[in-house]
Amino acid sequence: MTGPTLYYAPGACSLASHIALEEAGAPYETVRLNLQAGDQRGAAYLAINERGRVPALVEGAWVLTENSAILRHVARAHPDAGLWPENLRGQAIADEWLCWLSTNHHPTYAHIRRPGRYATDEDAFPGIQAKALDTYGDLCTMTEVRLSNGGWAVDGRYSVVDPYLLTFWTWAHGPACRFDMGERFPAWTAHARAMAERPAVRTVFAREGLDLPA
Ligand SMILES: N[C@@H](CCC(=O)N[C@@H](CS)C(=O)NCC(=O)O)C(=O)O
Repeated sequence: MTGPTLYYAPGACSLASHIALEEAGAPYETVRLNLQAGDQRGAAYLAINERGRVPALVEGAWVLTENSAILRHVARAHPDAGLWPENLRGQAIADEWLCWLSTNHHPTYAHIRRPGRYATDEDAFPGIQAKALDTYGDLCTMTEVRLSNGGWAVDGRYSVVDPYLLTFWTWAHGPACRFDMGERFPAWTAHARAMAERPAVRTVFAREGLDLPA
């Protein structure tokens, strides 16, 4: 078996699952989708993930979607890679992080990038985007507070939470938000810079054509 196949789009939320697979150190393959071109809504991809979103992880005839599920699955499938906390409370905190990020940061950011999901009246888009930008900043502040002790997110040990955090850092830093990350979120930025030192992160950023946090 050649390992699972990850369907991803450069710089999208699938970045977290992509890094986790690379960190796991086992064989896997990737298929790149162009979201701007609408690949996610093409018949070929809808046959894999009828929700029309990335990421999707395919193992034979089995398909798993949702970053938080894929991250947990990859970590548990490769226990030797140490990507999931060993103790019960560490696991609970890792789950807390994955839930926090997937149910707060992700949908808030979607209001900035894809306001058409939330209103049909295009005149309403700027207001939705401006409020969502504020809210995304507030969420980033709450994340910064939790990272303020420094180091990796859970118990000071690297886990799949860390690449998920990096994904939302890149979005906050990127053209849709342009937050001054070092100034507003110094602990999270130190975390992003530490991520940028990891070989797996460098490999994945190069494959996706992204700039590493500096
Ligand atoms: N709840 C899903 C959300 C996945 C999602 O929204 N992915 C975005 C990229 S970040 C996507 O595929 N968007 C394409 C579209 O909306 O057409 C997860 O956490 O994995």
